[in-house]
Amino acid sequence: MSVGEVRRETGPEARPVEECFRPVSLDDSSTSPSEFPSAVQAAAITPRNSIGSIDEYTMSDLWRFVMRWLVFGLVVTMVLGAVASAGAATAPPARSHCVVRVVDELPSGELVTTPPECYATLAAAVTAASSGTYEVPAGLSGRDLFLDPSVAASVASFTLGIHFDGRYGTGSSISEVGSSCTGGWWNTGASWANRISSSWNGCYRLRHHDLPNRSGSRVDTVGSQATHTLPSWMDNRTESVSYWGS
Ligand SMILES: [Ca+2]
Repeated sequence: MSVGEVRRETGPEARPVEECFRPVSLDDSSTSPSEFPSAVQAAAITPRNSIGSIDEYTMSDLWRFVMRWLVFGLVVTMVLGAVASAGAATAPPARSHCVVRVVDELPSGELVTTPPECYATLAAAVTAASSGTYEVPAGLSGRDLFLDPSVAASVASFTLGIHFDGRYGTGSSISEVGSSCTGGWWNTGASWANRISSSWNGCYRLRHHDLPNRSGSRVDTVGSQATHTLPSWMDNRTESVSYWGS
C-alpha cells in the first residue's frame, strides 16, 4: 500500500476527489512509482491531472528529497572521516626515551654503543639503563630526576649523560650508559643529529660539538648530577658529545 492510498482513504477530501477524477492505485500501471515524472514535470501537469496525483507526486518527491540528503550526509561523513584519519596518520611521533650502552672505545676515542632501546617514559628508560637494579617511580620526569639528590647520585653512577630534545630536560631523551669520563665521544647519528637542547650531566663535563667526531664549534655543560640547557647559539646543533671527569 502506497502512502498516496492511505491519504486518499483517510483524508477528509479523499472521497469527493475519487468521484470526480481517475483514482490512483498501485496496480495502475500508468502511475507506478517507477514511472513518476520529475518534480518539474509533475508540477507542470498537475492542473490537468487529479488531486490524488498531486499527493502521489508530492510524497514521492519528498521521499526522494529526504533520501538524497541522507545519502549526501553519509558521503560527507565518510569524507570527513577519511580526512581525520589522514591527519592522524601524519601526526608527529610520540616522545620516546632511548638508552644506548657503551661497549667499547676505539683508539680514536670514539665510543662504541649498542643500538638504542626505546621506552615510552623516562622512568622506564632509567630502570632499563640500570638493568633493572634501580627502580624509579613510574611518573618520573626530567624535573624529578634532577631535583632528588639520591636519585641523581644513583643515576650518575651508571650514566655518562642524558640528552634531551627539549630545554630543561624536557621532550624525548637518550641516555648514555657507561662509567668512563675520560674524553671518549659519542657520535649522535642521524636520529639525534642537531637535536639536543639540554643535557643532564653524569660526568662532570659534557662537551657538545657542532660536528661529528668531536669537531667544530663546542660548548660545555659543567656540573655532575644537574641539568643544563644549551645556549641558544648551540641549540639543535650538537652532532657529537665527549664526556670528561674534570
Ligand atoms: Ca651541527
